[in-house]
Amino acid sequence: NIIPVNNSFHTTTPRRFSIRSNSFSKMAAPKDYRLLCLENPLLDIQAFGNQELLDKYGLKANDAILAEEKHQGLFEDLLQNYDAKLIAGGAAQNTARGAQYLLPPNSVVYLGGVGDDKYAAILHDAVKQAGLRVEYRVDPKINTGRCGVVITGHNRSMCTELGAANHYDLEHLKKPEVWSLVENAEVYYVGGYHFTVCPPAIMELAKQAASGNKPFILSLSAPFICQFFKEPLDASAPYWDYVIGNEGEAAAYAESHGLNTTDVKEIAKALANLPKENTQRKRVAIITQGTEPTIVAIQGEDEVKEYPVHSIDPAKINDTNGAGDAFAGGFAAGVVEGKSIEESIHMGQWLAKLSIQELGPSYPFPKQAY
Ligand code: 26A
Repeated sequence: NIIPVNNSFHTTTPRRFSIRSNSFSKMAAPKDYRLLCLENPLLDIQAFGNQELLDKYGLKANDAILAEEKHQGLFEDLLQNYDAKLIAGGAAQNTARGAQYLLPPNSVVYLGGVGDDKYAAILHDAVKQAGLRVEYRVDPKINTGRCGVVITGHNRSMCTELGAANHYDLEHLKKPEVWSLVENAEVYYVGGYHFTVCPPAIMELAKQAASGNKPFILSLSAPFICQFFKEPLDASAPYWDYVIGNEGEAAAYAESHGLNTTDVKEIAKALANLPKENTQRKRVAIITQGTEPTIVAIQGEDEVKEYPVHSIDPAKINDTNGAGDAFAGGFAAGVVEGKSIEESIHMGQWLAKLSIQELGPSYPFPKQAY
């Protein structure tokens, strides 16, 4: 197990020391790996670009897509001509690193598929620094997935070649050493991008959550998931205890599901009130909107709440790649710790603010205390 070097509250508090009783408690220590995350580990090849580069590859300024034939040259182009940086990415892996940033050591484990190459080594370094445990399915014959990220202003265009991430499978999830982590976990977080890879693995986690009355958090991840992976997305919907998206994903969901509204609050309400498997928990739908307030709808409740984001001097923003993942990480950490929705949103916004000041989907080290 990896112990991250930092000065945060959690790591300076001995694990079995109870603050309330001011003594060593006889109660069991908090369990390890309470949060389990699943998705696609990727290496981000990120550069500051321009309209000409976007046009060359037919990319929109703010988008996330799967690479096609015409995008093949993008990665080399970014590296050769745009001084691209290699940064650990993969949306839910960013979220998992983020949640671990806020939680006590050994709180988060992440599953996904990688190759056995220099890119996987960079991912290993990043998760080690974050103190995140990973259980990768390693495919020695296939490259680790890559995501070309073109930053223009406050926009980011992402073009992903999934590589080994596309080969994650149920067999890996069901390996005894992995499945025991699944059973042990208390909260599950799945990045919706994984609907392009292994929906059966998502369903396994979803059912595991519902049967144990444990929270299952799903991120909508990108408009194209709502549009083109509607069937597996909808099959998982009854299991969502928390669904997180941004305004673009909300709009794509509404359009592809015939909701006949573009009002973000109405869309959040519709998401919150979809049929639900585990009726012991009310579903919560959370829609982020960049610098605009975060919207929260709760199943069965009329009022939709708004939470303003934490203000930041625009000069301090490095790039917004990974801001949404960081928000989800902070929020998930709040859910793990049993915090209120308001506090969990606050934790998400706090972490997003830290992340946008870093290059790519990263967090500052040494750690800042929440
Ligand atoms: C299947 N796709 C397209 C993807 C991704 C992805 N993560 C998983 N699957 N496309 C982009 N990303 C990641 O999103 C992060 C920013 O939110 C990028 O790797 C980037 O780190």
